[in-house]
Amino acid sequence: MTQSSEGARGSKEALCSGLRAAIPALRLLTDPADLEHYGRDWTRRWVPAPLAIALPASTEEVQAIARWATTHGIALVPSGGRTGLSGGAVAANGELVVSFERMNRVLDFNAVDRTLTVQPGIALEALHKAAAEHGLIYPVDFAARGSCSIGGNIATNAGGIRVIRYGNTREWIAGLKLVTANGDLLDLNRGLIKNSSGYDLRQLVIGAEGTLGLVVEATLRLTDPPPASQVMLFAVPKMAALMRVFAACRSRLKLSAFEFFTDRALHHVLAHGAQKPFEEIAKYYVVAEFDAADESQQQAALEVFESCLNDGLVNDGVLSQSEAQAAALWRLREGITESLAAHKPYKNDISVRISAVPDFLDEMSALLTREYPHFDVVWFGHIGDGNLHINVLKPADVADAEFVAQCERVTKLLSDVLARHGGSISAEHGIGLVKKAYLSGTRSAAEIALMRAVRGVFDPHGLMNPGKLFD
Ligand code: 2HG
Ligand code: ZN
Repeated sequence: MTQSSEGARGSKEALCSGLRAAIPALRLLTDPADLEHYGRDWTRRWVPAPLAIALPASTEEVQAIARWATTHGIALVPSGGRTGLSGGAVAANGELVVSFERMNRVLDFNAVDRTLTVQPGIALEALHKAAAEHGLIYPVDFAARGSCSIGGNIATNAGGIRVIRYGNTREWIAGLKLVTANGDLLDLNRGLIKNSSGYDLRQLVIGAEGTLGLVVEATLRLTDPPPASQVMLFAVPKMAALMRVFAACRSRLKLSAFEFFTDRALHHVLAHGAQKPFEEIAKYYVVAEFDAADESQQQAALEVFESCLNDGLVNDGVLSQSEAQAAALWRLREGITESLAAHKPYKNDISVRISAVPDFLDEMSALLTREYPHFDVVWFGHIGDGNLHINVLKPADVADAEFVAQCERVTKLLSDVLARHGGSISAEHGIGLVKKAYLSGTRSAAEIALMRAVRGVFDPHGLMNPGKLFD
């Protein structure tokens, strides 16, 4: 061991014992296996190297951590389920990870306000169950529901599969409690429906990726469960038909989801154990979920299918007849991310306005075909919201760094195309570490300067998830 690494270890140990002395009840992990586990998210691109992992059990402990961090100039990385795909929860530079794993309780249900107040570490699925116990729903939903936490959902303004009906996370947050870098506790919006009293700091915090402070409590709006639904899968022969199928569905059905994926996505999800939906393989597939409480709505769905068939927009289709069949159809879409994980995918998560999707798709597909002639490129996503996911799979014989460099070059070109179509380089996964180089394609220089200034006001010493979103 060199003298300098001994010195670094010594100072790490001194810092940790200082933290233990400052907050004696705080649970602190320093084992190498824990540092690795808590120091990364699903991106797997950075080598985790946090100082330690703090697992506070109360708001007071979080405030004490923030005060200690400010006194000692130690950066903090908030950590939930670490299912993020943009490196927002990565700790690779000696930061103190603040894991909300122990702050995962439901604190209150208010039947009159129809709100649930929770701690940030609660998993999305646990939240769904808690709402269901009161006959209500929290409608934001997506495949990582079992592992992701509401704190992470708030940090990225998570979207998911039902945005088309319910909107993103920010629509459902009635109030937030935030611990700032200096340890203050802010009670933002207090669950109010109407509050015309100046800047809405709650909304500023949603989507801020942990750069403005640590969310320690959230009050969530709940709503009535939707009527019974059915799921339809269509095989779509050409890209130009996708948005026409969407228009046909939207004109007759009450959609709660409209998702798509390509033949390449189907290939991987089938290889991962899903059931083949049709004999013939099509180029594109659409999964539509719609209200089907009575026969007239089911009849409308069949009529949509028939008219799309007659117009050559679809060449096959299946309508779920049971919950199990609906789940099997959903699995074809929701199982994609997991089925690709072993191929170390490079991910884009982009959006344009719905009206811009057809023209954007033409330009994007020409770009990807030209720039990735030898890579397996898998598209899928929430096309009914204008949000596409592109996963480029790493060939086994290409080195990690070389692969990422190639994908980054193409992402720059993609970001230029997005800028021309008025789109965003991140629809719902956040900027994190992965996309900060492309932020200027989505936000103007004046906007970024304002964001930088806002961040400086909340966090003058640059200790709140530094390096994420922008430097
Ligand atoms: C989804 O829509 C998630 O399934 C993950 O946002 C997307 O893996 C991805 O690129
Ligand atoms: Zn998504």
